[in-house]
Amino acid sequence: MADAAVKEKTATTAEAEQDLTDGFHLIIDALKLNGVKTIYGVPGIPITDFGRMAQAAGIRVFSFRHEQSAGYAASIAGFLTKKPGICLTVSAPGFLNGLTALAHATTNCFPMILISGSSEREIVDLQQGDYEEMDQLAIAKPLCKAAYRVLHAQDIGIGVARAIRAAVSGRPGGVYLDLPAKLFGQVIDAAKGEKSLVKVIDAAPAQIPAPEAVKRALDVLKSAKKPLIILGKGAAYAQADDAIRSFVEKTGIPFLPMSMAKGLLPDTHPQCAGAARSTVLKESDVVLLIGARLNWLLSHGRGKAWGDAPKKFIQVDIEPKEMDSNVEIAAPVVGDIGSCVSALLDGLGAKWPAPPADWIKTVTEKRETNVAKMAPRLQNNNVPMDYHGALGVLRTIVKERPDAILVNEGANALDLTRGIIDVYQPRKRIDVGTWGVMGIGMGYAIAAAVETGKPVLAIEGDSAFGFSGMEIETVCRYNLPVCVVIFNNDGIYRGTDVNKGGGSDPATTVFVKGARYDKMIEAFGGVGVNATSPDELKRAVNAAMDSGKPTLINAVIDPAAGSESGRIGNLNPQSKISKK
Ligand SMILES: Cc1ncc(C[n+]2csc(CCOP(=O)(O)OP(=O)(O)O)c2C)c(N)n1
Ligand SMILES: [Mg+2]
Repeated sequence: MADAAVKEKTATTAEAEQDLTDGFHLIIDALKLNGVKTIYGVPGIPITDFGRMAQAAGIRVFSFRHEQSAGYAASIAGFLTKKPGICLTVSAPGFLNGLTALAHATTNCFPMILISGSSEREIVDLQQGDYEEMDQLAIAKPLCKAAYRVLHAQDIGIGVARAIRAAVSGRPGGVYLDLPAKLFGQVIDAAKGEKSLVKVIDAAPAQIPAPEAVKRALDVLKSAKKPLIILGKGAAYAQADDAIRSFVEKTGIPFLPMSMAKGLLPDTHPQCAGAARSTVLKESDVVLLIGARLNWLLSHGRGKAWGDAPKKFIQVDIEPKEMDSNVEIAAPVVGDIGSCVSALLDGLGAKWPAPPADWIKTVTEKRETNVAKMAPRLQNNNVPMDYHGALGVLRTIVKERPDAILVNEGANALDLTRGIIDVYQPRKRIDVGTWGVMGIGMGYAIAAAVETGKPVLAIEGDSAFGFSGMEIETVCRYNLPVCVVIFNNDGIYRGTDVNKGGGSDPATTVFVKGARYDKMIEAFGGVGVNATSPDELKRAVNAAMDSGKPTLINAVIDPAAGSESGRIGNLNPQSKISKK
């Protein structure tokens, strides 16, 4: 071919290409149009190039070592930002690995979208044995709020928009978006493609509570002799921090924060009843729940923990079905937390009566007694460390660095940290959530560092850490300011259990004695420290928080220090026969 002809042909091809777009680019454009800045995932067929292109287009794409951690990262990104966190997985096994996190997001009411590549529909539906064959849409459906599949490039805009709106509107949750391999390469006219994109306007519309509902709630609250406010993680999610604080302070009512609502008002606030939990649950007569559900974490609102005295519940929640789920709700207030609390605040007026003084006195005295009882235990310098000695120093570090995000999982390592470490700012404590699930640790730590730019302190049981431990390579690779403290007590709950069958197998709950988790991070260029005393622990954590370098501290805890299942040993079924 003559030179000119070659040139002309190249020009025509380039021109034609300029006028075309494809599935890859439309998905990226749709996500960017809707403000998506981060994706958490694991590459592979059919989404490897998609990840590369998204990165090239300016989205931060975090590659994990396992999809479950990427999914947990996306779920907590949703909680922290009120925008859906995005997890990206390959077909069948990658999808299934991500699915636990999607279900977790739904259970915890975190907005998240699991985007998964999938294999060829024609082959999957005829069950002809495609590469990574699975009917992913059908499997995802019961575990999430909504599930969609996009088959045509021109529908990508609508598909992404629906996924976003479903994830964040009403009660937030997990959404599945199925993108078959063929879709990525589908080519359409660029102008048509651009027109097909949808920017989601007002993705989570305010849901204003009915004025009668607000009045009813305030009437019930006013009638209380022993009122209590319980703040749940829904209240933390709402980012209505000022309104919630004003409401609590204007009413003067003692408040009890659920685990991830700690810090909405500081745990050291004079109205905080965290250290008098059992007293306020038993003795209160009117309980106002704000973004907290009466599930197992609150003993379903009945039984021994709640005492015999009659109680009235007021519940603020965006989901009408939540009302009366466990006990009668005397005053349901349905709407988004921000709108509901603002309406309640307006309704208080100028002359809201303070709660009866004897109730405040009861709560304050109980709280002070419990805090005083705990204080000396937190100052012990025992070697090997117990949980209290180790947590005593970590508690001070968190007090000095209130903007750091605390990630926490384990059994004793969870329950004792929750009880001992005060939190001072909203959304600074993220943990195992509604399921009490192990494995959120490194995914949460990574997303918390990425989404907030703040330093992260992860306090992990040695078992809990193991579920996502390989992600410390991810922490090092992205050079994130994450300090992981492993409470290493040689096992699950305790490292002292013995195999009752004899023989050489270890007991089911114990791990390698004296394991050195700190060595793991050194393999990836991070800082590893073995800390055997509270002083060493304090020095190592402070150095990590000052430097911002990825750090893993193996905190050696007395293997006999913990108790079975931490604070929830009562949930274990008992055999009447084997106990002789
Ligand atoms: C996904 C999942 N698997 C298993 C469990 C059961 N479980 C509850 S706590 C726990 C580990 C507790 O040990 P560790 O993290 O070392 O904390 P410790 O009590 O020893 O401080 C396990 C395995 C769970 N909650 N979630
Ligand atoms: Mg342990």
